[in-house]
Amino acid sequence: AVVGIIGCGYVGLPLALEFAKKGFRVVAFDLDAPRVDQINRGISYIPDVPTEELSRVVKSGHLIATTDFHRLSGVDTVSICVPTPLRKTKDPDISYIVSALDNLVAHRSASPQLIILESTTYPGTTREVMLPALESEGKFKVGKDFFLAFSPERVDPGNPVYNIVNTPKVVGGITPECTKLASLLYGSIVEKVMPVTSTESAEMVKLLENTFRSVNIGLVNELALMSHNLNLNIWEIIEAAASKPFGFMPFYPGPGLGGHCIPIDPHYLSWKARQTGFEARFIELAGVVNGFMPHHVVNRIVFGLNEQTKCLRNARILIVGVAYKKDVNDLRESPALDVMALLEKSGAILAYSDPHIPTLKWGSTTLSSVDITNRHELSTYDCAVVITNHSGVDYKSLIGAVPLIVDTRNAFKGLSHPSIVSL
Ligand code: SAJ
Repeated sequence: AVVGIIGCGYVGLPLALEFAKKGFRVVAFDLDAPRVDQINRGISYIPDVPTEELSRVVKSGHLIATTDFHRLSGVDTVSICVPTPLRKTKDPDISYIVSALDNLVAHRSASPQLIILESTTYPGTTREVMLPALESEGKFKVGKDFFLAFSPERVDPGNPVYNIVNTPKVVGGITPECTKLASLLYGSIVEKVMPVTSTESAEMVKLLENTFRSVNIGLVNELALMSHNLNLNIWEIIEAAASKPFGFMPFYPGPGLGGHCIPIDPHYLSWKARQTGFEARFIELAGVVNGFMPHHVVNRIVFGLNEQTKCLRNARILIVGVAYKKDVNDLRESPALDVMALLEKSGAILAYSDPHIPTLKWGSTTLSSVDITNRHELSTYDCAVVITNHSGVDYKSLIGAVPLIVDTRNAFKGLSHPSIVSL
C-alpha cells in the first residue's frame, strides 16, 4: 500500500517516518516548500525525527515529500495531520482540516481511499464535517467508495521512553469496516491498536487525555497560590503526596500552560459542550487558573524588586528557559512569552537564556540566548526568572551573580538563599 500524509509537522513527519521504516511507500504533503525540500534532502527539523533515519528512507525511495496535492490522488490511505489551533475568540479553528478536505475532494482518487483524521478536534468533526464533504451529495458512499476514521496522535514530544510505536493507537471509524481498515493500517506500525465504536469516541478520548492534564495542572497551580499565602512549600507537599504508591499522580505548578495541545484542547471540548447547551465550568475554571500564572510570576518579580527598592521600569530581567516545557526546543504558546509581554508592558528590559533556543524573535528585534555561565554578563541583570528548567543547566551559577532570582519550577530544589524567591 502507498500511504499519504497531509501535514509534515510534529505529528505528520514522525508518522511518515514510521510508515517508511516499515517498508511502506509514503507520499508526504505539506504547503511549506522549504519543509518539503528539507525532507527530500533527508534533513529533519523535528527533534523526534532523527536525520539519519529520515535520510535513509528518503534515499531508499520509501519517503517522498511534495507540495503538489495531486501526488496524493494515487495513494491508498491518507492520514490528515494538520494544526487545529484556536481563533482569537478562543473558538476552534478547523480551517486547516477543511482545506485538506477540499483538496481531497478536488483530487479525488479513482479507487477507494482510507482517510484518517489525526488532528485533535471536537467530537463530531469527522462525521459532521468530513463525511458530508467526502460523500459529495451522495455521489460517493462511505464504506464503499472511501473509508473514514479518526485516530488521535498521542505522543509526548521529547519523551525518551514513549513514542508512536509503543503508545497504543486509538481508532474509531464511521463504519465497522472503516474501523477495521484503520486498525489494520496502524497495526502494521504500532504495537497495540485500541479500537472504539465511533469517530466521536476517538475524538473524545484525545480531549479527555489532554483536559485531564490541564485540569490537574490547574489544581496544583491553585494549590501553589494557596501555599504561597500559607507560606507552605508546595514542591515538598507534592513530592510527599507522590510517595503514595496508588491513586495519586503528581502534577507540578509552573508559570502557565504551554505547548500546542494542552492550552488549546480544553477549549475545543468546552466549545462543543456549549453547542449542546452545557457549560463545562470545571474545565473553563482550570483555564482561568492556568491563565493567571504568568501574572502571578510577574507579581513575584515585582515583590522581589520591591524588596530591593527597585521597580519594573528599566529593570533588566533575564528569562531563564523560554521553551514551553523542559528539554524541548519549541516555543509554541510558551508561558515565557506571556511573562515577557507583561514585563515589557511595564517597561522592563528583557533578555533570555535557553540552551535549546539560540535566537528568539521578539517584536522587531531578534534576541540571542545569554550564556548564564558568564558571571560578568549575569551581574548586569536586576533579576533572573527561571521559567523553564531544562536539564543540564547550572542554576547555582545565578546565585551571587544576580541579586534577585525568581524560581517558578523549583529549579533550586528547595535550596534557600536570600536572593531566591519561589513561585
Ligand atoms: N506542565 C505543568 N505542570 C505539569 C505538567 C505540565 O505546568 O505537571 C506544563 C508544561 O510546562 C507545558 C504544558 O503544561 O507548558 C504542557 O505540558 P505536557 O507535559 O502536557 O506536554 P506536551 O503538551 O508537550 O505533551 C502533551 C502530552 N504529554 C504527556 O503525555 C506527558 C500528551 O498530553 C499529548 O500526547 C500531547 O500533549 C499532545 O500532542 O496532545
